[in-house]
Amino acid sequence: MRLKKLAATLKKKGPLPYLITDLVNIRYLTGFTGTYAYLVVDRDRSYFISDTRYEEYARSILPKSVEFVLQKNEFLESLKTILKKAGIRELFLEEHATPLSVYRSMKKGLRGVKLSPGGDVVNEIRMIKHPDEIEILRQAAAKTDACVRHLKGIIRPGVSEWDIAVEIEHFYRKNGCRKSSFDSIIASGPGSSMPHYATSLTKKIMKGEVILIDMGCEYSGYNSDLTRTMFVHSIDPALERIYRVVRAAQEAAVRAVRPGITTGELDAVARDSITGAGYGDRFGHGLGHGIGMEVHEMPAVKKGDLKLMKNMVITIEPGVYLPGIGGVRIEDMVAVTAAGCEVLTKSSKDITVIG
Ligand SMILES: [Mn+2]
Repeated sequence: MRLKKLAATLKKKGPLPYLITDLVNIRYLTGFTGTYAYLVVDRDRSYFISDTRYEEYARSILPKSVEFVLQKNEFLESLKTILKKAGIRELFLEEHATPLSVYRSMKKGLRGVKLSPGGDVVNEIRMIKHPDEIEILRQAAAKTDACVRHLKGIIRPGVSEWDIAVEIEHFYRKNGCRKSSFDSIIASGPGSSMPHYATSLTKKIMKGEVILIDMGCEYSGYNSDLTRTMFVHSIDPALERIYRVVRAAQEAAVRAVRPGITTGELDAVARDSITGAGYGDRFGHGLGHGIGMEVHEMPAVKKGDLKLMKNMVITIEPGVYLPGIGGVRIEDMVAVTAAGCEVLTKSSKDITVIG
């Protein structure tokens, strides 16, 4: 059980008692999928605070070592009761997930309790996936590959970007996913030069345009993320050139993934390849990111010293963007293995002309 493992890990070195405020981390530790909860993790006993909306459900899933504390009024009152009962004089806080408002009210209301920064320990633990988690991510990636195949039969001149976004949402939900991981990016023509383009409700796809699709699903609590760039009817030579550049850089980075390489070294593999082709200033964003219970989680795959480890799952997504003309990005999800990586997304990266 993850909560026990966390407490055991923290017992040796780390912030205990630890107030977990990040709902994703609470889900990771307890399985709770509701929208309101706090968790105080302590050495031998933990405390789970929520309100009547989730009482029956939470009680049904929490292990014996976790006490359910019903919040009747203010969160602070429930927290006070716990701290008093457990004799807690110092409480560690999750640094990325403690709102200033919560911190201030604790500071004011919890006299005699020291509030200390507790880092982001659970997020760090979450970087290394259990084989069961990798299996779910593999399935989430497969759902997205199936969606890409489905879309190839739908994309044609005259179809709007929005039609495609709706089709993706429909496909995912029909195929056992709770929803899309994020608003799908469907960028056709010049819009594709903006890495985080907002899909248009009205823009229709036209002959000769490039179409960049960035999408993912939430399946069984885990996310997929994939980008493919395709061509409609015919190919602009400038875009065909950058497609080859991006593909070569993306594949070189995928080949370089292995335990021990730093995120900065991996980022440089793709960046140097793109720079060598003359487009270095047109690749502005980082190479990728960790993915799991959140679409974007640790580690950030960009300039930095963090070493990749076996069972991390990351995206590799270089892009080249030419303002006014269009852009190309290719993104896969990969799981770091003992010797290299397993590419979880399997959609073809060959130049694809449709419609
Ligand atoms: Mn991504």
